[in-house]
Amino acid sequence: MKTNNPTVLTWIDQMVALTQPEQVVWIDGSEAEKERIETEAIENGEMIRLNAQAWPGCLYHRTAENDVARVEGRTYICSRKPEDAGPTNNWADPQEMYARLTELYKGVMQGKTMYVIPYIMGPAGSPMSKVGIEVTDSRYVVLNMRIMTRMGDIALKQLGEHSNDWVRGLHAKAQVDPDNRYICHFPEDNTIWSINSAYGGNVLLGKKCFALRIASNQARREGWMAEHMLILGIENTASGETKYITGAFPSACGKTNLAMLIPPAYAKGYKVYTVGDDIAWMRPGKDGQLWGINPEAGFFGVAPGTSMKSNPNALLTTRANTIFTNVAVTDDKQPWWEGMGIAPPAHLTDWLGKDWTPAAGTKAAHPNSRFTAPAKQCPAISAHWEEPGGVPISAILFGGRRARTAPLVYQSFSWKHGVFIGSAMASETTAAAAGKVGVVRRDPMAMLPFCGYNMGDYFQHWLDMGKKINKQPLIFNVNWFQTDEQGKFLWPGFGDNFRVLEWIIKRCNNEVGAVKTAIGYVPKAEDINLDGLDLTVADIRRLLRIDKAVWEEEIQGIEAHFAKFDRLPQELKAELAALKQRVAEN
Ligand code: GTP
Ligand code: SPV
Ligand code: MN
Repeated sequence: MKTNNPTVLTWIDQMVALTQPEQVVWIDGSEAEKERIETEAIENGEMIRLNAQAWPGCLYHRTAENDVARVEGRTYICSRKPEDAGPTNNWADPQEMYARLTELYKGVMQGKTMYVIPYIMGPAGSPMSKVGIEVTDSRYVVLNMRIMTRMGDIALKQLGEHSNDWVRGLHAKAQVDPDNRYICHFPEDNTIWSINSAYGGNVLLGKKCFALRIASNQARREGWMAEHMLILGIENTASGETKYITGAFPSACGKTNLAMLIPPAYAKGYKVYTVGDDIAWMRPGKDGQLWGINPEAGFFGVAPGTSMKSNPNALLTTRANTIFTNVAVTDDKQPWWEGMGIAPPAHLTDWLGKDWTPAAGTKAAHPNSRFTAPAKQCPAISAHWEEPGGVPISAILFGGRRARTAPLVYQSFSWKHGVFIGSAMASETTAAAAGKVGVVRRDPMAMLPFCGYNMGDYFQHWLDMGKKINKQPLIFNVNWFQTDEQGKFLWPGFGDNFRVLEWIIKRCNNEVGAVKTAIGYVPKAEDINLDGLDLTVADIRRLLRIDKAVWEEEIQGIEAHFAKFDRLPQELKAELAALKQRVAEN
């Protein structure tokens, strides 16, 4: 099916004139088309078919060595006014950026095929969903978008013959030249131009580019929220009630793992269901609650560390119809990565395509190697994950990697205080973005790389949204990553994080008390269930400890962070002052 929508046809004509492909292929989303494109990608060496017995329908791809993560330094918000991009984004003038990139895109698809991918972010037919169209020269992108979105004819049908409400995405892998790599967003035109990369977050334009950077602009204008959040449901099987929780943790800080966790043995009366693992679109419902959908249809998850012990649901999701990127491959064509729970084989082909043995002393899989897997294959997928109106949210978690400072969990005093906690969030950097790993940086609401407008305005939007929601979700901060002097994790994490979720659910139900501290409400150590765990109440006390000197230092860090914003809401300044006072008095 091709569309007659004139806004689409005009734009495609322009993109064809600019990039001059040899042919244009409209993606319909069919099974036959998938097989054809897979075969072509395998024939030209772009993809490798994995062991069909053990990993049916799975494919493998290696990116260029210089193209393994998001590139925040080359990611731009091109609003007309620089102050609308704000102090945390790279800004470029839209006219200048269009002109510069036009030179790079001219004739870039000569001799190649342009694929036109219509796609929906969100369930088909949902009033919360939005349509995008991505044109690309990459079969890898087509095959990934097929998993990550609802794409093809279904999207053209949803868009209709007249609507101009869709996001334009132009991607060219081009020469994968890092010096001419650009990931540019034009929020005033609902347009994304990406060139010289073939890595996930830079090129699957429905994901971070649309569903967060462009959508955060739309959300602000239209009164909803586009967030870097997982969504999970916890069912109390005795009462039959399910509570939904979202969590914003920075890249590679545990969203996928939390979204799919399996509760420890003691918690027989609970079941955890996955709604989404990376992005949430949320809006206030008529009933006064906040309702959220997962706009994606698949998981683009971190492979290293994923094992039958840490996250069986993720591993089981990837056993078929999955694309693996930059992991290692065994001699019988099975994917392998560090922390998979399988001893390193005597020989592997590593993510660079080189021979690898355990003596190599290098990682066989890239630390940011990923799987792209259909969400519907997840054993824990929620029966409500495609509910057009979403699921009602009872609690919001913020969190990150903090070796010290942040206790295992604490609850904000109010929505406003919760927004402050999110705005001051910090985490140690990971391999998900190019740059140094392990450096503490402020990453408000885990949106530092993804907020498509002035972050001061974004904080204000959060405060305003609180006023539009009658039944505000409770806001918590969690930290699974405290370490001892030897750098060993103090908390077991993964499935055992349920022990903290249980306390959070009980807080939502008014079933458990808490200790009021300078930074928020903290559990009584004995209220965290330790059944089956090798930890004592004293260990929990240590994990919940709030150290005055450390928090005085933290406040200085927050002050320096806030000083960067010229549009910082007064309410957040007041929250910081109040925190300072409470810590001083403690
Ligand atoms: P993005 O897809 O980049 O947004 O990441 P994410 O937030 O979904 O992170 P993910 O769940 O994929 O986890 C990233 C890494 O953190 C993996 O190597 C996990 O094994 C590890 N991890 C996740 N949860 C925990 C935890 O509770 N404790 C510890 N120690 N590590 C964890
Ligand atoms: C992240 O980096 O937060 C991811 C992977 O989820 S990417 O799609 O590359 O952004
Ligand atoms: Mn992410």
